[in-house]
Amino acid sequence: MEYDNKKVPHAQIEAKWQQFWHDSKQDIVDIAHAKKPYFNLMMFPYPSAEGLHVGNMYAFTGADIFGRYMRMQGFDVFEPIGLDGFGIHSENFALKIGKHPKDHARLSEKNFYKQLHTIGAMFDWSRTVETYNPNYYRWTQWVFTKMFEQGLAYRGKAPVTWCGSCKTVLSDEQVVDGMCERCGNKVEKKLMEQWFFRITAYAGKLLDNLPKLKWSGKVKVAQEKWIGKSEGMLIAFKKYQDKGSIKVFTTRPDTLNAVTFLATSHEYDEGSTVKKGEFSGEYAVSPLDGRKIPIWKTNYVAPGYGTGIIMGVPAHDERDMDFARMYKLDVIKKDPDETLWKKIESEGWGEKHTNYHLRDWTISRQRYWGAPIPMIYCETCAKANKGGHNDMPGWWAVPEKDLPVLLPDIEDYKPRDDGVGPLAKHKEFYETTCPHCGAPARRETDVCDTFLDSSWYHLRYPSVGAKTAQSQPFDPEITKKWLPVPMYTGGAEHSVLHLMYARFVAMALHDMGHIDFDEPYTTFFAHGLVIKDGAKMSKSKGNVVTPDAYVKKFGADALRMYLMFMGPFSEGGDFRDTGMEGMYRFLGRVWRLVMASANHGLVDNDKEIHRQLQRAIQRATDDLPKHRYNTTIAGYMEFVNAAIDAGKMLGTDDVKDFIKLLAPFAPHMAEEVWFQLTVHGTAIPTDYRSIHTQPWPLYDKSLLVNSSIQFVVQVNGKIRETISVTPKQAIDQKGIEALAEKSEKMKKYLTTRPQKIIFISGKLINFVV
Ligand code: ANZ
Ligand code: ZN
Repeated sequence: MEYDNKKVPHAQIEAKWQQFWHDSKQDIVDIAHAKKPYFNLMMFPYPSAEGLHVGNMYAFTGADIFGRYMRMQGFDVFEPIGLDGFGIHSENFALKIGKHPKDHARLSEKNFYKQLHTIGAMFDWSRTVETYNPNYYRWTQWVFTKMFEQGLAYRGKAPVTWCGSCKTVLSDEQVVDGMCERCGNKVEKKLMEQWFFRITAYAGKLLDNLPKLKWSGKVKVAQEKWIGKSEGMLIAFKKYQDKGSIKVFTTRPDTLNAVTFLATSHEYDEGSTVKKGEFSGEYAVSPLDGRKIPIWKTNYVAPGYGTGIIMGVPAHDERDMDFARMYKLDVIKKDPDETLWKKIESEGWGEKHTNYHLRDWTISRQRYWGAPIPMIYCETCAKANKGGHNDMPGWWAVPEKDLPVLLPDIEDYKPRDDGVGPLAKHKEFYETTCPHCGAPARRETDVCDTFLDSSWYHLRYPSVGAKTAQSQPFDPEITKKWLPVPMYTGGAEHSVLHLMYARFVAMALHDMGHIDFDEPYTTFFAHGLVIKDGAKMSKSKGNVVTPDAYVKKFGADALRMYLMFMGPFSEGGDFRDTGMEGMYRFLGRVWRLVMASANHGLVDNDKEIHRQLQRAIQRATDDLPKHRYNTTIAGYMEFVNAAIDAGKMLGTDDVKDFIKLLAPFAPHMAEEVWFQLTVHGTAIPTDYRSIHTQPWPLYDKSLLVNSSIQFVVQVNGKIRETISVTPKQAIDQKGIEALAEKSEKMKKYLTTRPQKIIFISGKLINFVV
């Protein structure tokens, strides 16, 4: 290929190298034999119909740079990709455009993968995972059955959150400020029978493990808040009229002396600002002083929290005060008494108790596009009080040999208003026989929440394609070798959704003995958001920029670099066309600089440029692994500008090192330059060693210690001299003044005492005379 050396021939080199990487299986890691396995995972994307926007590319690029860097550090990096295409999000879109979700999925998968190819990430395309693939959801269903066997999946009637627009229940985590996370509709409460996962059984562990995780701080804080540990006491109040007692949960046992009523939960209304209630006709007795205490029914006590009954202390609790005022209940003004904690315990009135605000995970969806819940209900067994779990007569998990329960191909897949899913209209689906007694039985017709699909996918990835993949969800040997995930990159918006569920599922599988770790992601790095015109880039804001046109016009490398240069990767940045053009021009300069050397034959390193390069290497080696990509790139820019200003050709060895620094960011261009430097001729030899498998360059420390700064000396704002100083000297004003005064050139300017001296530390001194 002959290139125009003035401009980066990005379209040509992208096509050429993507093809080569694919053909040479460069990014396919040897899962079984890898010596230094490193699982570089980025959050499972759910493709929106419009395909990827620049915000999605941002996340993938940042994660890919890290993966490429680790590979150059000698790791066998596994960087998988796939898609989470089941679920309400995908289904809603299919409904909107009037397509069958299955057909829509097929199409969007194709587009999505095509788009993903353009950014030149080192994805292992031989091991993709799609959640709607029966080979995958078979094992999602397996996870469900395991949960059931352990008593961690149960059916229960509970007030659940219902989205009238999506026509399904949602989990607490999927409700944001009272709105459905998926469609933005206002949600309502309904009392319904649903499947739940007992995530609350792990509330303590989910909290206690947090300190040992290397996760972005804000995500840990969000999880901690969501779990909501609350330490208090359970206190028993004897009933006044009859035997028995009533237990309340309180965080303020020290206010027991000021209790004036008990309140039970009645027509609980989370959003209501008006407290309502009625007297139950019953009384309890205060264990402390034998006072008679009325029991009220109120709408402000949550049925699912604590014991669902509270002790009302108007003097110290605003909510209770509101209620007491409204119904003219007594108020006792007594100071809290800290010793009561001890007294309650020693007198046997109550005991210490810890509560969590975390609720169980509502897992069933009354929708079509998901993995059918693999459960069967048998009336005959129910009557005989038999079932797969003691607490649930009649219910059996589908045996492993019968998985997957295939999602049938139906035409009436639209969600219904009557609280049951579309599958409930299909006899041929739900009619089955009991796996236990063989009697006619009925399949569950709800499907799994899509967050179940993404709660364990990291376990599947390395095992895809293994001999055991047909018979096991994940290969035990492979899993031992590759997991837990040492680096996970994704959005902080999933702090209490996906990240919490994935942790819970790992804990449960660990306790069942399926895996030997209980945290799936050792490190989690939360990236920032791409802002466009002042708002987060998203479809709903209508400010989406698709990457395709930018890739075409400026090249994938320029887009990758620009995205990473917009701001710290942890913070995100403002996407601007002018910035994009600037990066394009920068890469053009780099191209001309390095190609000049590449085309020249062997060139010796220039001493000063070589020294500057050591600084750039040092900076990149410090900053890149910390995801500080913007400062890494800034270091490259300084180096390139210095080299161009010096007007010299880069030495051949320096070009090689610099190109290695650039490789994770601009993989195509770096590969082409490397090729030009290391290969004679235009054909890629069979034994070609890609730049992406070269070791990351080391820097020469000795050259950094002695590094000098060209300190500018001005007189009345005009440069009259530059003096070479050490970094330490450069920040010392008195020392610089002395050096400047000693300079031969400066003598004629400093004949009189300067009126003023302006000193810019590390850079410049200006004598005003
Ligand atoms: C007496 C009291 C006095 C309380 C006082 C608070 C302040 P957290 O931190 O959220 O756990 N409570 C208990 N169960 C409740 C329920 N199901 N619905 C609504 N409120 C409930 O708060 C626990 C406190 O919230 C408990 O302590 C109880 O009121 C109330 F000066 O008991 B407290
Ligand atoms: Zn049966």
